[in-house]
Amino acid sequence: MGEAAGDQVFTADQLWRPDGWQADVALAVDAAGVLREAAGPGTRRARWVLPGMPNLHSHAFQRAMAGLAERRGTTDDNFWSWRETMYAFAAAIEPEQLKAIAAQLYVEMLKAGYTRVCEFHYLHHRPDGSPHAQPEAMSLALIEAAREAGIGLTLLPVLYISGGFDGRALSARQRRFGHDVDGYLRLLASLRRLEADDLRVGIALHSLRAVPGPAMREVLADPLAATGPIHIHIAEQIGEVQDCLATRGARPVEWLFDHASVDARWCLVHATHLSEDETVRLARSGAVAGLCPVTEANLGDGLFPLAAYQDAGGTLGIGSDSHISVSPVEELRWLEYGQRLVTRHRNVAARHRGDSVGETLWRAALGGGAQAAGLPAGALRPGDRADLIVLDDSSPLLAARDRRALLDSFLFAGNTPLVRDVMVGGRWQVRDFHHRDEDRIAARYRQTVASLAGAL
Ligand code: NGQ
Ligand code: ZN
Repeated sequence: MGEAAGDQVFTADQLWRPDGWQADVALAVDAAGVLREAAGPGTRRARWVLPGMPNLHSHAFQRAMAGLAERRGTTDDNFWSWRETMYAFAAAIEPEQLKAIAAQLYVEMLKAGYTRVCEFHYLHHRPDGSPHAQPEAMSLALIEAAREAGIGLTLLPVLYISGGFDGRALSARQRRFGHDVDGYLRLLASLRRLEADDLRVGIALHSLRAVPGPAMREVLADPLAATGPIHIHIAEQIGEVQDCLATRGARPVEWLFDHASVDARWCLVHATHLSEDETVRLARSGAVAGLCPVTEANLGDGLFPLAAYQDAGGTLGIGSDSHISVSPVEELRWLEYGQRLVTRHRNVAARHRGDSVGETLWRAALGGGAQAAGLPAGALRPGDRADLIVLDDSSPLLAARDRRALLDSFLFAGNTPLVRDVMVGGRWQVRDFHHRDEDRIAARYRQTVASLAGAL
């Protein structure tokens, strides 16, 4: 479980909270991993301390195929041809493989500065679509992996019913994703019973393509849907916007707002293609726009209207989704750089004179990420979970940086990792750039990936 901080106290020379920096803050962590008021200064000091980042969107199994879909195929490659490659790979994954891949991924997430992950989980059944002897086996594999690595988990079992907007049946490769509403609610109920300090269970609708309107209404009306976050893939591809218009007479975000009470419990993943009206509606609802800029670039999705959304007061968070890259730094860089490239301006995410892009984006993604994970926003105050990262103050990249420039240097300068130590729920999971169990987890991962090599 990692080295227990117990009631130990350590002192941050500089602690960044969403409302600004504070100097010389003594942090005491109790046995439950919650921050308490410290009586005196700690024995250990850390120079730069920040709240850890929630990763609001993950399909863990896809980590093992990163780099295997970058060669030109026979067609004009796009999102849908990538999806065929992904499906072929998914077909080989059973609970043991999922656990090995997810544990490796979660170690990488921790080392990159993520302290929580929302797992949008739809590989529910055996590859042929039949249930495992223990129907929740794949979900349990993810829970075990998160505990092995020591990352907080918000598990989002996914409802997946149809293969397209026209209501067609699931294809052979999609069959293992599927549930009817009753089966889905049974899974949800059994996972809810496992909730704990390090585990929240929310709801996910795969997409409007995969969930017909009546099934969505039925699930949302169930008492099990009265609490916890609700995630959905919403408008990643122009093709799905067109199909939604053709079959439901409205664009995806528009349709969702007209048919569900979308509020702060919701996270709309890949809210990429928005009209001006949808942008404002989403912003005003308090729901989170779940942005995965690196995967969205990798898959050729399109660009989110960041500035208009921020100006309308919208909430956002980041996810590493397909895990082609696992780094909050790279996600936030891409979020900003995409905007710079299309607008030919700089510092787009900083909407007011004097604002820092780094601080604006880290603050926004912390708040939105926590909301999407079903947690209060981590601000490293007494009563908050001790989920934090310590940056490498000896790195040349941070030399002579004061607090005004720290987050911008962290997010935009160089490519050497700057996250040195990571604490989750009061335990040091990463110390001096090393995760406490990284060798064993990586060795098992290597074996697993080798055994999957024939899947593509
Ligand atoms: C997924 N991934 O569920 O893994 C999806 C692809 C789909 C992203 N959208 C499958 N990035 O959307 O049908
Ligand atoms: Zn996704």
